[in-house]
Amino acid sequence: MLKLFYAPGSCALASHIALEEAGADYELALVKTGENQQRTPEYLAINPKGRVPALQTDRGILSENPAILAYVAQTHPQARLIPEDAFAFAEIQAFNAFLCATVHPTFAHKWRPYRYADDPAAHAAMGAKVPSVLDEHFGLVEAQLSDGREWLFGDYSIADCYLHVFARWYQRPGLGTPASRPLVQAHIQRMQRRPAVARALEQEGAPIL
Ligand SMILES: N[C@@H](CCC(=O)N[C@@H](CS)C(=O)NCC(=O)O)C(=O)O
Repeated sequence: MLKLFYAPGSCALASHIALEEAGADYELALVKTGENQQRTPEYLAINPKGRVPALQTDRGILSENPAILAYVAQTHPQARLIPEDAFAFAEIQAFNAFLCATVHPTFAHKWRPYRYADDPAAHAAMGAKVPSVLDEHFGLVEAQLSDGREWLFGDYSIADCYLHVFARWYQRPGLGTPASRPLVQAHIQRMQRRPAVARALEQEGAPIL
């Protein structure tokens, strides 16, 4: 059986949603990041990067949301979370790489600036820049949703699962002007109406926005 190591409110929600959408046979394992459990020897043996999510499979452990999302989609083809066409799948992978490598670290510049500099003045300067950078990122997402489509790439996909994490984080105070991205807001509402998403949110004790 699959086992997802997660922390409530974290980016592991993307993989959690995908597992629910896929109807996967899996269990959740809570990692209390508030107590730094991700740095314990036991968890570092699971994911030496000391991060969630990690997915335990019968072939070994996977980390990194984009890899987990693609794996869940490919091993549960009946859920149709990715297209069969190679180019269409690559477009989704490009979007997920953007979320993982660009959007996620922008939030980290606000919440974990000590990763990037030691000087408190540099922390403040990085934090001050985050809202405008996030508005720029979400401007690109808004454009992706702008032709009246419900989901990022036409059909619902793992890109929608992953976007939901950062779209939710973007709503927190002081992180830009999310009201200026109404299509992103509508995407949040559409996601929350999906039964699989509602189940994942409830299991994590996450609020409905
Ligand atoms: N690139 C990784 C990022 C994982 C990550 O940074 N997870 C955060 C939660 S959102 C974490 O475990 N933070 C704990 C820490 O940094 O100590 C992914 O997408 O899976």
